[in-house]
Amino acid sequence: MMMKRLLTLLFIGSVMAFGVIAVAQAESPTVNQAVTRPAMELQSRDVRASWFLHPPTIDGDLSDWPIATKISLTGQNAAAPADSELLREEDLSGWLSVLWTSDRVYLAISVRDEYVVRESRNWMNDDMASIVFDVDQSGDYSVGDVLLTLSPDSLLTVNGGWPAGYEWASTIIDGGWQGEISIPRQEFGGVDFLGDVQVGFNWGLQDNDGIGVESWLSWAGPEYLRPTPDQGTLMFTDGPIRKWVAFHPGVDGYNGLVETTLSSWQPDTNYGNDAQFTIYSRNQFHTLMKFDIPDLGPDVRVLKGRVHIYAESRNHEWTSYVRIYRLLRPWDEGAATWFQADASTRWAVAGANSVGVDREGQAIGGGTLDRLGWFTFNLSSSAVQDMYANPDTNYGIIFRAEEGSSVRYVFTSSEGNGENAPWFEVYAEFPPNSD
Ligand SMILES: [Ca+2]
Ligand SMILES: [Ca+2]
Ligand SMILES: [Ca+2]
Ligand SMILES: [Ca+2]
Repeated sequence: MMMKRLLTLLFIGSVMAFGVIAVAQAESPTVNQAVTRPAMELQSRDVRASWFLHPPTIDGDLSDWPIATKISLTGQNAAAPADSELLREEDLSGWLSVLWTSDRVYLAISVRDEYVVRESRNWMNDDMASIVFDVDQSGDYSVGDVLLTLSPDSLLTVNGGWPAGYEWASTIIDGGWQGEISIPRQEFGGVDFLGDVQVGFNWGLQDNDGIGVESWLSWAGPEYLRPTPDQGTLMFTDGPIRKWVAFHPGVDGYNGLVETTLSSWQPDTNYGNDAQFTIYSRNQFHTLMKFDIPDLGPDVRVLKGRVHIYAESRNHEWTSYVRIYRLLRPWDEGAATWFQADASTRWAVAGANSVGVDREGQAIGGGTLDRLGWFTFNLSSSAVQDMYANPDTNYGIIFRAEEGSSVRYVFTSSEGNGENAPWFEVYAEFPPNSD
């Protein structure tokens, strides 16, 4: 056991990215030395972490934490070492809480320790908390597992190295120390947390009161710095609901989608009330479209969106390439033409073509027109999120066929056959129990 632990220390020391120098003669616990222990009392080592919309602030102050499950660790309930029940709670004990948001996992750690010591060149020799996520539940260390150590002086290590994308803070308090850590969700292998994902889990505490590491506690299993077959489990539960929400003109009272064609052939004609709209390549006809995204309720996040249009005819069986840009100024469906944005305002450049004034220069979507029927265009997530968050500056989009053969595609408009009218949908995240 001691050898294994030493090897773990050496392993972690050897992969340190930079900073602290690994010390080969890492001090081992002199008290509470792990020995073979008979079957321990059964306690629940299967814990849950709930999803929260509003995460705590990572500042080392735990008062902003919701009343979440505290996973307590004392000499009495520790899985190891064998004689840990001799430890007084004020000498070494603590609790840990876990919660998650859609982007990150959050940890709070509170430690009771009479003498907070953080003085060695190697943090491994001082007061420290460890958290072990056995992401693949192999019961052993694998690439992709997440082994954290947090020290009272706000030193965090991740798999023995420097953290990337983490936030963390520790503070020393009366009778001990505490800390908070925020972990990017990608650290958990990109798994989709929405499906009640479970990982292997353990945590531990280590105590130096001035003469080296003199005691430690492991919550589940014989070791606290790496996965073991005897570790516990942690399940991420109560996640949000994600679903597509569709908006069809004229359906369920939705009346927020308008479109019109800009024709360079008839630059003074408005087509806002036509039953069709046209995209004609080599920049001959463009289409403007605007869709209001209704408020989906409190605490709902829009993640992405897409628009669907139906091609009912074309003048050649040729291919056209469409790019979609955000518009930057208001326009009037009933008055907009190749020259005019509305009855009294001209485009800065005809065809709504002044980048930075009439439209953006960076496409937020696009695709190929090569047949008749339905086409779906995914729009950039950030653009859709911004349209939802700032409806006052959602001026809609322009479809431009800039290249390809000179071919005209004609689509059903919102004034045309309702079944084939353009529609859009957003993929949104709703808090649990909001259904
Ligand atoms: Ca805080
Ligand atoms: Ca593993
Ligand atoms: Ca201490
Ligand atoms: Ca129209």
